[in-house]
Amino acid sequence: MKIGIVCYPTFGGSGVVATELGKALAKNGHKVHFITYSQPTRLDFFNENLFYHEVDLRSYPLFQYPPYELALASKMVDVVKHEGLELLHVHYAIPHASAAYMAKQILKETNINIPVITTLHGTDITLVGKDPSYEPVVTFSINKSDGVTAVSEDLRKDTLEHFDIYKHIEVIPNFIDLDRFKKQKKDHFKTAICPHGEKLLAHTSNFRKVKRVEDVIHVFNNVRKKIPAKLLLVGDGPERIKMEKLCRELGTCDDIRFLGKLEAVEEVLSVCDLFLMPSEKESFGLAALEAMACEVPVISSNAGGLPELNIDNLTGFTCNVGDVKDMTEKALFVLADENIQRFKDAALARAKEFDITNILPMYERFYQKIKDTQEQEKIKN
Ligand code: GMT
Repeated sequence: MKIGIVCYPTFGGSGVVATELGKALAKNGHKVHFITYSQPTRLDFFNENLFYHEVDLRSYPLFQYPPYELALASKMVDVVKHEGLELLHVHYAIPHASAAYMAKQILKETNINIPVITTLHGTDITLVGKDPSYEPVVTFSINKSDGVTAVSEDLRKDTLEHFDIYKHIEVIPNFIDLDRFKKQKKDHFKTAICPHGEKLLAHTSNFRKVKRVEDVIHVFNNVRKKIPAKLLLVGDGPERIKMEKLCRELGTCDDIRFLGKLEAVEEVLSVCDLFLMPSEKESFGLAALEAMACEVPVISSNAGGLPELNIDNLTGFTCNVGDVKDMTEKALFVLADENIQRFKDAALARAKEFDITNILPMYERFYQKIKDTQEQEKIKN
């Protein structure tokens, strides 16, 4: 199938999922055309079935805000026409679903009927989408998509609860490439960071408020009062400076390393003992899945779709949002020598259920179903 994928190309869960999906589809023989405003971060290898089209965003002195959505819609029209795409799959509703709707209507004028699938990733619904400044457009463009998927059952429910949606929403969870995300032998790295055999905790995120990185630091601070431990913070974002200040106030700077944005996060995860994800909202928690694939148990909040991934008292624990005390107790329990191995084994076993080889066919079947429905409608009319 010739598929167009639209996503945010930067670091971030939805862009990662879209890019990895495109790469896997290309390996399976589909022709995949990425339409984005810059080269997706993980689109880092050559495959004869992969193509990249950059959205041509022209500015003009009159525009205080260059109209990205229009440039994107125009690019979609161009690529669908000239590459003969059979389906458009847009990731993150805002503004990709409404831009795709516009492209679809333009293409209809030339008798091209392109099916559009929208994947809801999380904050496009739970934070930004609910805002009155976007809600009517989000509702409309979800209803006008030919197919809609959500990355967890919780996100599906949340969407139906807060938006007036009459469209079926298919749940297709995030996935992981276990050939890349697996425990690697990086003992030298562990020894360098934890020279005295300290336990190593980690958190990776885009350091937005919703991630509650301050809870990570407080949990870690409590843990290190009981057992020798170190913390690695991977990623960058608006909250990072505040978090550095918090470390200074707590006097934890010597035990915490801010590593910034890392490409090979799996190398860091390979030497970690526990992953912390105390998010206020989290539709799935791809970063936690990446940790689990590297045999790292997870202490997370019970927000959103996290309990669908992190099974309480098996792969780690889920706690109420903001309950630092409970998170600390559970972290110490998991890290205890007599417990840690069973949690590590369970984390890996659970991650295997989300292997790309299990999830890719779900997308392929969904694409075919949407295409077939469209064909049948064409015959009827
Ligand atoms: O986590 C983020 O803030 C980034 C965001 C995105 O869209 O790039 O991630 C969302 O999509 C991921 C992939 O589907 C999910 O694994 C994350 O849980 C989700 N983030 C939130 O819901 C906060």
